[in-house]
Amino acid sequence: MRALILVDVQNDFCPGGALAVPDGDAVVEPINRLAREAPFVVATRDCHPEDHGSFAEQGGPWPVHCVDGSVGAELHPRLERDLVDVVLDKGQAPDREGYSGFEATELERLLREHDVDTVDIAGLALDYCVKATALDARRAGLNVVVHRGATRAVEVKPGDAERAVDELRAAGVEIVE
Ligand code: VGL
Ligand code: ZN
Repeated sequence: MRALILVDVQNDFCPGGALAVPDGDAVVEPINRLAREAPFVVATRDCHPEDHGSFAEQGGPWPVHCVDGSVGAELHPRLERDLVDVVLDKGQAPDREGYSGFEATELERLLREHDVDTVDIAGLALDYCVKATALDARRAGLNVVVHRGATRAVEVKPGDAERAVDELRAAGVEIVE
């Protein structure tokens, strides 16, 4: 079976959010279309404690974002929640990045339980959590398709999105628009 993994489609990664990805909310409509066709949909949420190690005040690279229980950590309001079968929170350990939806979560077990052999992936951000999740899915032995038009990148450095796509292709990930 095939599963759709929606990575971190959360308020803080959309315009107006604490770690806004340029044009981040543009992924919502294409994601709703993908979700309508998908037999099984998992949405991950970046969900950090207040003192997460990735925050600048702890010496990390990012502004405070997606704090557990905050509005910023909620899924985007236009994401059609009825289409999401399971929501998985990640990034809860204060001392670990938690970029990948497979890191310290039930995701791999859940996919195996549902006999998933192929995952479609979309969401935010292409050059961080989408990339890390897709690479871990490959490591778990899954076929992986990233829907590029339903992702946006942070691009801390210009070219990060293209480099992420190259890295994904090299790992055997199929990239489709
Ligand atoms: C993400 C930076 C920090 C992401 C999460 O969802 O791509 N990026 N935390
Ligand atoms: Zn984060």
